[in-house]
Amino acid sequence: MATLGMRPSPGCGRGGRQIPACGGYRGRGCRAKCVGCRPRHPLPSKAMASKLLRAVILGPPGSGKGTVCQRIAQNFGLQHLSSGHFLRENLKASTEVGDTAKQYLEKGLLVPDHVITRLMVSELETRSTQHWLLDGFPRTLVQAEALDRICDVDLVISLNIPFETLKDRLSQRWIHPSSGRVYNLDFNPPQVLGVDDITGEPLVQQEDDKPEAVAAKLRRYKDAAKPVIELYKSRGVLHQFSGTETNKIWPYVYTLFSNKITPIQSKEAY
Ligand code: G5P
Ligand code: MG
Repeated sequence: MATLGMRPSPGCGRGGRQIPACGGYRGRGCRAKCVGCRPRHPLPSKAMASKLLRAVILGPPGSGKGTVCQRIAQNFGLQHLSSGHFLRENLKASTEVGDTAKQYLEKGLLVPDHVITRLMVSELETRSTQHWLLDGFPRTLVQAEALDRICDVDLVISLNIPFETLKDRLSQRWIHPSSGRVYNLDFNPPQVLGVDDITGEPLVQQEDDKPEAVAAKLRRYKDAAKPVIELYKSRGVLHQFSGTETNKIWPYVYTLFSNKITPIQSKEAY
């Protein structure tokens, strides 16, 4: 089906799949570069356009991306897709991606663009019919451009949190490794110290929450994120939130999403 020697985009899913990673029902349809989508997915009707939401959350390490995403997922039924979580799963399973990523994760460095992009595109491909919310991807302009080739992003949230707040938070963070559930000993402690509320399994502190790794991550975030923020600002989809407390930011995020997608429960919850 590809024309002019071009191939369908990797996230398109036209190679035997019914629907591309962008859902095939996006407001502006699939990107023009995705030749695989064009014949089967012409511009959608307005009703269909509202079907699948593609959202991104940006913010430095510890800014509360994971916490906010958990709440959005719970309230709106979006799939929460965390790049850090996928990387750690690959690390644990000793996949090729995991082995490549290991040295970067341990040092708080960004994993190379081609590695993370391939991983995320393949994860998005398996969720082509669901609303999703990306946490931690894209983190560089190259990654944002790769995402752009798959779909149009409808909504981007950027969290601006002061540096000292971030350092304090991360040193208190505990994770349930298999689900990615996040706790904080001050803010949202587990019911039993060191134990996941849902499964009863032990919680761990991540290697990259150690102070040296945190400082390095914060420096690198700023440099890499600037052009990504500019890109989404120029598209008119960026919403920035500043503050030191997730609970104060959350009602605004909730309202923003309510304007785009119907909540799955009648009352706001977290
Ligand atoms: P991750 O896993 O994406 P980071 O470094 O971007 O990691 P992180 O650390 O997961 O981000 P977060 O998700 O923004 O932070 O924040 P969080 O976990 O929700 O909250 C932090 C802590 O604060 C928690 O304990 C939470 O309970 C608490 N908290 C939240 N709100 C409040 C509040 O109001 N008050 C208080 N007191 N506490 C609060 O990426 C990991 C690594 O993977 C690689 C990189 O190496 C990265 O370092 N990677 C990529 N590399 C290249 N490109 C990409 N796209 C990559 N994605 C990941
Ligand atoms: Mg996170």
